[in-house]
Amino acid sequence: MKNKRMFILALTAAMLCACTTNTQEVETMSKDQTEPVVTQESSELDKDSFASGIKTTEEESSEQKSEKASEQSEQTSEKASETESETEKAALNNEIEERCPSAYTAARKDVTYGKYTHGTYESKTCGMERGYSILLPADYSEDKEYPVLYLLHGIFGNEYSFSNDSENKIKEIVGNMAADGIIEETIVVCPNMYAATDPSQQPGFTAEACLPYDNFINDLVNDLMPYIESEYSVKTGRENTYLAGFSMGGRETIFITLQKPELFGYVCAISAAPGIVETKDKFMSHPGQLAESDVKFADDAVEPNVFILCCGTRDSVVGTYPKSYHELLETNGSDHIWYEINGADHDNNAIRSGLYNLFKQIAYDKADK
Ligand code: FER
Repeated sequence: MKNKRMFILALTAAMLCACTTNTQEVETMSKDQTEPVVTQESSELDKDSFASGIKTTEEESSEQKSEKASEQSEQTSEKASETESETEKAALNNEIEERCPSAYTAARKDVTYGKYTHGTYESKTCGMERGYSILLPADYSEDKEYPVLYLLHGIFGNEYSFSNDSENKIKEIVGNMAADGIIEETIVVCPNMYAATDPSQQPGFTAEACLPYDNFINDLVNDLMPYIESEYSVKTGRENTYLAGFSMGGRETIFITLQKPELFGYVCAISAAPGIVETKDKFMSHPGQLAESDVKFADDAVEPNVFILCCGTRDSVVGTYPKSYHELLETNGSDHIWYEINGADHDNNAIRSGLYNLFKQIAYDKADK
């Protein structure tokens, strides 16, 4: 963990330098702010946007595109002199990359990607049959065993939120990184995170309507995980069990990880929503799942090998709440990696980045062992 701490320090220093040259960012992250802020008002409640990220017709500004184009042309000329194995090795470092490289989001002709299917399991927690989507590797075989990523959607979402949105590029990122030998072939399970016991209950911006999200920890641990582990050919144990989530799913990812760190070795909370601690934002008053002093791992807890928190610098839905979780973890002495995705909103840029960096850190950490 020492190396990681140094890495976080270096990253923080680099980001502080970057902030001084970006007035917009200085405004959003003013040191005078005591409460996390949300920067923009969202005009209408577009429930789909919450579940799997705001759909921006142009996901990157033209400024970012031209920046990226010049970066890419530099990279192309660099790559021309590299062998293929050198390119692969280059990914095996522990540096965070703000954007998921296009080499991993692009569908390749020579790679066959996994497919999502849908299934159900008996949830004793909820007293009903519940659905999940599962992304199995293209050549999934009972003769092999695979690590599993549980991936949690945003508010108003369900088990189809990720599988119905081709722009998150989950299939491509997992498939390409496995094809390059960076990660093992990995199963992705997308549950329905609304663990209500009353089938007529609906999510919404009230404390009561959010309770089923906080109940998901019980459904996940007691019902879904045992079901997946009995039904599919998976490697079990924290080294092979990953957890990630976006927004409301990011909030529950942090909550679940702090409560059950023995179950998840590799974790990423993307653009985590408010409500872990008591607060009030433009949507609602949150009673808080934990006291601020409890936003940490218990003293005797086994901590995740990798615990990432990230968020776009232009997130118009959760603003600086993710940063406030990073600050609480830091104050309370719990190791994690925090980074910001310059220019990203509450959108797929953040989702792609978080998942890519999670897999990259998994690869680096496992190569170490
Ligand atoms: C809130 C702000 C954002 C909140 C939830 C969200 C429950 C979640 C957003 C998302 O999942 O996209 O105050 O309260």
